[in-house]
Amino acid sequence: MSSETAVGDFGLIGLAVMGQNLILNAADHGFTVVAFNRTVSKVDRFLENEAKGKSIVGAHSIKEFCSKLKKPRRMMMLVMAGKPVDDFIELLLNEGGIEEGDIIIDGGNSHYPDTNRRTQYLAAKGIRFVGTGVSGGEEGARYGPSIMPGGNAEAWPYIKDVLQGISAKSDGEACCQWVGDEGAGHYVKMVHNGIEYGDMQLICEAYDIMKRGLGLSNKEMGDIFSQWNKGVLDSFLIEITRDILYFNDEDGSPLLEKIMDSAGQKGTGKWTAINALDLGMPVTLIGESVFSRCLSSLKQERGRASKLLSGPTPNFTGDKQKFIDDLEQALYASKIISYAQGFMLMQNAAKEYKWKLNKPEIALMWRGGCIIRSVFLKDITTAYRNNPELENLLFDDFFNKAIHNAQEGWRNVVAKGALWGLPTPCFSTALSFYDGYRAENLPANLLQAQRDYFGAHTFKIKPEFANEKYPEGKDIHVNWTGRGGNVSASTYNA
Ligand code: 2AM
Repeated sequence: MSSETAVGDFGLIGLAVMGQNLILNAADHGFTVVAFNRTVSKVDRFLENEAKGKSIVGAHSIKEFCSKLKKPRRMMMLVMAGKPVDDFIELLLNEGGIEEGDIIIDGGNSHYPDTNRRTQYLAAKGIRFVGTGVSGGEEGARYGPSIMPGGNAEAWPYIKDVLQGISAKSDGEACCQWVGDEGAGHYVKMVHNGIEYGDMQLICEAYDIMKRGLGLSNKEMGDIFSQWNKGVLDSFLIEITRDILYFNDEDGSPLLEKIMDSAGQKGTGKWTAINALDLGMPVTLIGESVFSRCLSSLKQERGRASKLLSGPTPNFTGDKQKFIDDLEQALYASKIISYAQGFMLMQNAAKEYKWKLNKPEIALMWRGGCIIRSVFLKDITTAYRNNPELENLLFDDFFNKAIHNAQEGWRNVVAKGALWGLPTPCFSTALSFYDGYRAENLPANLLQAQRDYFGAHTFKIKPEFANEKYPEGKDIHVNWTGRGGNVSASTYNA
């Protein structure tokens, strides 16, 4: 193919909503984009409509797609996660004629182990593979999403201009930075989605307390969210919640109250929770947010349970505004815990998978463009920029102060929720985590004793009680009943 036909700076496969919008975004930033889709008729339809008059050219085969790209080719796929990604990789290798040094970016919602595998597989062929999270929905894709790329680091200098060009900006900084090796980009996107699950559930709990606990109208609640959006909670999700609460159906009543209270999910929150269990990290808030969706989806069964299982009726007395302020603090404190847990998970994953994750950059990427974008993430960026080795977000001065200030209101809300019979799974688990994390002594001594009693699983002695009988650091088994043997089980941790 002659070099005249290789006009494309960037190629994109997959003309669904995200793909089309990213192409338009890249064209707006001065790149000539080559578009391809499995169902080729969509290419022509796109060229005749949205892409008309822009620096976008179509391809009707994978071969044409590759031939129209300048070398090293920079190609992005936005197709359904799973087998379609592998299929396109094989097509590019076998029919497209891609060459050593070319770059394939998977911008879909792939699970990070797949991205690990693909990075290695393609590196062996001299092809640089990148898996990137893209967040921000349709609007984000069109005008600036948060982009979280990871994979073969050799690719980064070649794709930085395009990805940072089309990404969101926060205070002039691109919400797109190199995340780390192999599946690190998709991993961070997965955790982002898990945190998004948590943020959404926390807002839902606040709404439930205001509605059923305080008896507020949707307009009143909209006003409160509007107010909150000017303070520490200022964020995209608080903003859209305000709009949803204000939104009336044609009959003048709030549409929200007509929507079935049964939540769906696509799996990224669940992946985060499963990974947290695998790594043994107490990411309790995301876990509860996934389970809350599961519980909500038992709609029919809950209907029957509501007739059989009784509980208290909320009866609010006292200063309403004060309680609403407490609620704001409960939301804020729980959110701090959720992000602290999310960063604990990423920190541990980096160790486990031997990735070099850049925490300040991750917070920066989430500051703009994505669903969890917020003012709060600026404070997290600052915390990690001040100290990239920060052991825990709660050890940062700013967040340490914030959580102490919020504590009284937060405890009041959790207590009232329990007394009123209103579920607050995420507010409560956040508080339990906080109280557990700050406890020098937990009742796990009893747990270890129980394990040793029934299963000879052994325990270790506290150093201050070590002696000849109970040596420090040794696995000790005690014959608790005088009947069992003295043989201990071999120790291992799941
Ligand atoms: P399509 O338009 O031909 O269906 C989002 O669904 C994107 O992924 C679309 O571009 C879609 O192509 C593509 N896609 C879905 N399943 C696919 C598959 N099995 N093989 C290739 N592309 C697929």
